[in-house]
Amino acid sequence: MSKGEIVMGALAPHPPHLVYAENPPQNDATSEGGWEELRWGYERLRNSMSDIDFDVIIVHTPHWQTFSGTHLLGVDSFKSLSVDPVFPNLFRYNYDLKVDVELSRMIHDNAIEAGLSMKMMENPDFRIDYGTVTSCHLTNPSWNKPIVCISSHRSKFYFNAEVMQANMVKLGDATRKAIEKSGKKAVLLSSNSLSHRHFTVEPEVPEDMSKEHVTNHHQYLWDMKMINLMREGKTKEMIDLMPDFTEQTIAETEAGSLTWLISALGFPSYEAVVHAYGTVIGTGNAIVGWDPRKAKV
Ligand code: 2X7
Ligand code: FE2
Repeated sequence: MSKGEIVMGALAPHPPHLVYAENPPQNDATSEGGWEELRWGYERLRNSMSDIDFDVIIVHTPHWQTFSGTHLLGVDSFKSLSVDPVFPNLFRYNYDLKVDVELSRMIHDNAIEAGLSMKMMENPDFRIDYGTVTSCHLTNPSWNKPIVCISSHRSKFYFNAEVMQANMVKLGDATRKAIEKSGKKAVLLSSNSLSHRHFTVEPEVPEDMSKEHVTNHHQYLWDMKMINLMREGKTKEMIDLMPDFTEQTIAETEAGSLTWLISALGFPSYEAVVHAYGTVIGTGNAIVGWDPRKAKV
C-alpha cells in the first residue's frame, strides 16, 4: 500500500448564512441570495480541487464542543436534521452523510499515543453540528465522500490558549501520521471564522447586503495581519500570534481548528491561496487553500 497524504488543506468557515444563500434542496429555509464574495470564494476553492483525487474529508469543528478531550465520530453514517441554534430561521439542513470510521479510529489511536485524551463517539442518534455540515457542504456539495469529524476540545477554557495550542499541534501531527499509514488521500478543513465579534441584531432581511460590514476596523486589521502571514507562508509566526489574535478579536480560532490544520500540514512555508475574505453578520471569514504540491516544486 502506498503512503497516504494530505492533498489539500483549507480554512473553510461555516456561517450558515452561506448555505442559506445558496438555496440547496437540503435546507428548509429560502433566501434571495447574499454574501456572494464568500460563496464565489468557495466556488474558487472547489475549482482548485477539481483536478485532485481524494478519498475523505477531515473536518475540525468549533461547534461540536467537548470538555473531556477530543472526540471523533465513530458510527458509519448519520441522517437527520441540523439546526443552527442561533439562526434556526436560516439553517435547517437535512443531512445524510457517511463516516470513515477506520481512519477516525487511526487518528484516535495515534493521538492517544501522543498523550492526548481522546474518545470515539458511538451514539447513532448523535446530532451533527452545523459547522461540520456547512463547511463540508460548501467544499463538496455532492457529499460523495465520507468524512472524519473531530470535535473542539475546549482546553483554552479549562486551561489556557497555550495548552490548547500545544494539544492541537500534537493532534495535527497525529492526524497526518494516521493519514500516511492509512494509504488514503485526505482533504482537511479547518471550519472556523477569523474575527468573531458580531452584531446582536439581525437585519429584517438577513441577506440585505447594505447592512453587512466588519464589526470594527480593529478586527479587520487583525484579520489582514493573519491572512497576510498565510499568503507569505509564515505559518509559524501566525501560530505564535494566534493567542493574541484570538484574545483581541474573540476569534473562532479559540476552537483549535486552524492550529490543528497548520500542524497537520507541517507548518507550510509555501504561499496559501486566499480565495475570499468577507464578513457575515460582522464576523471576518477567509476561505484559504494550502496545496501541498507547492511544497514539492
Ligand atoms: O457560527 C457562526 C459563525 N462562525 C459566524 C457567523 C455567523 C454565524 O455562525
Ligand atoms: Fe461558528
